[in-house]
Amino acid sequence: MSNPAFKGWQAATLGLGGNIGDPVAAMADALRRLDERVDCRVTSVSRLYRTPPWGKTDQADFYNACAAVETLLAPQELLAACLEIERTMKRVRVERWGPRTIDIDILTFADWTIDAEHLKVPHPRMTERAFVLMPLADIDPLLVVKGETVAMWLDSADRSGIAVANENRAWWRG
Ligand code: A4P
Ligand code: MG
Repeated sequence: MSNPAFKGWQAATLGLGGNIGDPVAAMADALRRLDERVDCRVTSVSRLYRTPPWGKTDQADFYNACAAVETLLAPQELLAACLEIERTMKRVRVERWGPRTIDIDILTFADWTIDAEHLKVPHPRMTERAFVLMPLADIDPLLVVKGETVAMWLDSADRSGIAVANENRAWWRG
């Protein structure tokens, strides 16, 4: 364990998204890979959403979802595991906020605030993005992020154009 203060299973939330190739298959595969690890279990997954692109808008719609995990990994190790899965899915990183096969963000890690060069938790832009907040509210609307609940943040977010693509929260199980 890289963090000496760190003990036992911790709850974290992840945001997943993608808009090229078969993003739904890639997200499902990513969640199964995490769940297969002995040091990580997926405890809850949101419905699947189809969302208009945020930031760089001249690109295809995204699919987005969130997951709750429990993990023995330290935050940096969880990030490394997610980046390794992204690499395996052959994500093409061309431009910021541009098209991607899969992007996995750590949204929250226990109630920790992390401000490291390569890891910011809570994810800095999550509280303004309905494509994160809607799926996260499926999992835990009362989760407190930056002093407010997910439900409160969602109230003030712009949900226009976001649609549920799959109601079945077992969509990721192969
Ligand atoms: N990094 C820092 N903090 C974190 C964190 N909490 N979780 C670092 C994950 N990574 C974190 O990421 C660059 C680096 O961020 C990582 O290597 C890690 O060290 P990246 O994924 O290559 O960069 P990016 O994703 O292109 O930029 P950014 O700003 O992270 O983009 P976002 O915020 O992930 O947004 N529209 C819709 N509808 N749906 C989407 O899913 N996604 C994006 C990307 C834009 N528009 C979208 C969507
Ligand atoms: Mg990212």
